Amino acid sequence: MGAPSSSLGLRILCAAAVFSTLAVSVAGAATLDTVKQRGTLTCGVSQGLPGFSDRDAQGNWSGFDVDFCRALAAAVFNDPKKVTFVPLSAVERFDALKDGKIDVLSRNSTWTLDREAGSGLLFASVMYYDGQGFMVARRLQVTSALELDKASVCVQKGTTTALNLADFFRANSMTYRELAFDTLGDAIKAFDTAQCDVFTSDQSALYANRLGLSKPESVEILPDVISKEPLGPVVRSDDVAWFNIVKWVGFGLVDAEELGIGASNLSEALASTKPDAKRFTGADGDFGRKLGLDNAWALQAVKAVGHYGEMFERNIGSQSRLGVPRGLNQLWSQGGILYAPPLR
Ligand SMILES: N[C@@H](CCC(=O)N[C@@H](CS)C(=O)NCC(=O)O)C(=O)O
Repeated sequence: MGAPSSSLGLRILCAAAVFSTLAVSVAGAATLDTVKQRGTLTCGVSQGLPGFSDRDAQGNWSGFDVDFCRALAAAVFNDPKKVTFVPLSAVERFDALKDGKIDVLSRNSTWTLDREAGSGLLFASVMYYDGQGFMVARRLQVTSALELDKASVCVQKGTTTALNLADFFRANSMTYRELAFDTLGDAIKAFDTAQCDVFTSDQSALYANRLGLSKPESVEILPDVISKEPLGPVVRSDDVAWFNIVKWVGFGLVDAEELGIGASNLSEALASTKPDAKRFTGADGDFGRKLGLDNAWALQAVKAVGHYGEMFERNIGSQSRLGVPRGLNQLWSQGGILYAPPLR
């Protein structure tokens, strides 16, 4: 009795598996095909955050989040210029993705359960490990966030920042007066004109925003980090093939750094006989095709923006005005927590 019913069960399971594979590949074709037909990737970025996504007077975008989209466009088209950037506020970003206005969201967005479960969205990877901090006017003579009782705090709406702020003050039996703004520009202006004592955001954004203040030397970034803010690109959850492409472009940039393959030594990588370099360049294996891309997809991405470390240093690290240390965002083999699965 047991055997026939379990083999029937197996057959039903197999049928379900075949069906779900079909469903995935049909849905999975959609975003990549749409992007290819359109001839440009539509990428949601922030409205202006130096180091992450910033637009100059000529309308040229630059930054870490911007470069991620260029790497993705390079992996798809072998042309990093085939991106249309869509600036989005914190409040509107996830709806823009759900509504199909963008193909991917690359906008310092923190991966949380609430933003994924039941939301129709998926975070593809972590591209930057951040944490929330505080920037305070020096006139307050404060050296720790625990001395901020009764402070007035400027914050941007629609962020994890506002939620962590409430948690932190409640957990430490302190009170505060919140001034919440729709746009970063308004929040920073309020802080700069002393309408609030404190500005709070992801630490990376504190470094970025300090640059734009009228008197950057009159403020201090406190050492306290009150939350985990793993930031990464987001896609719709109904397209596993596209999710994999976005995820592996992120992993590919990290793997490239680990393999020592950067923008300046691509020809060496192409000439290399090392197995992992050959897989990376597409000389060996069929990894790109499995993603629906050219086998040289990873090389194309690195050619466009460099490997992870180059992208980091140029936009937010030592070669940038922000000067943010690599910290947690160093490779796992160098004391950080960046660890990408192997490209094989
Ligand atoms: N990582 C947090 C905060 C992200 C966020 O939007 N931060 C603001 C404050 S610095 C920002 O980047 N604003 C830029 C903009 O609105 O263009 C989140 O995902 O909620």
